[in-house]
Amino acid sequence: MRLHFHPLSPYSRKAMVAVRLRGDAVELQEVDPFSRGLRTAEFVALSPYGKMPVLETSEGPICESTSIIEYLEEQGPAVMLPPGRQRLARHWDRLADLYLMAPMAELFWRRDTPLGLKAPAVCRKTWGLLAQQLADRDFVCGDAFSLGDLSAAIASDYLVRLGLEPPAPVAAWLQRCLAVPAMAWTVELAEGHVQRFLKPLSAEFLADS
Ligand SMILES: N[C@@H](CCC(=O)N[C@@H](CS)C(=O)NCC(=O)O)C(=O)O
Repeated sequence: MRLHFHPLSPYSRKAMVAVRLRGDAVELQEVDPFSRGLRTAEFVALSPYGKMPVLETSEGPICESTSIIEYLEEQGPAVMLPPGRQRLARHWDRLADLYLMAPMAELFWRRDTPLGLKAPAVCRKTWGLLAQQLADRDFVCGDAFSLGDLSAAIASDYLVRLGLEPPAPVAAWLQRCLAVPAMAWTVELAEGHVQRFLKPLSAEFLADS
């Protein structure tokens, strides 16, 4: 199997963390989104919307970060979807993709749009729900890192670097997530690109949002 990814891409990081945690035999193929690497005929044949990540498998290419993880989990073992907690893990993956990752991307690349202006409030609401979820546990699904934490942790890592301040339980959970070796690995791989592209939000922007 071959995973097409870029280290800065948060959705790529979801797939990379899962691959590393699961120990799958997957070759990593870096794509260069800044020189039209996502627009080549070869790439679009794998990923019809021209987005990463995409996983090449013996059954054909699979796009969408969560679908990639679900495909790998189907092959076993269950690592990212803890038995008995699959619905909860998927629910938090969806919430985080919609209400942390998407607004984070808006803040990262286009902050002065109507969606960007609303993004901090959306993220704070999701962090509030996450703080409640974490009231009696270390991770979203219990005492181990899972798909339920993955998207939220990657988005929160970027949001904190952009200048948003999570509630204390979320800040403590984020440190636990970042200490998971597979997460720490992707933070390290992303670092040079983060330094180059991430522009912290101004105090004025944060105060108004
Ligand atoms: N829902 C998709 C989102 C994938 C996505 O938006 N990837 C971004 C990078 S993080 C991308 O490839 N953007 C390039 C583009 O939209 O042109 C997933 O979960 O994989």
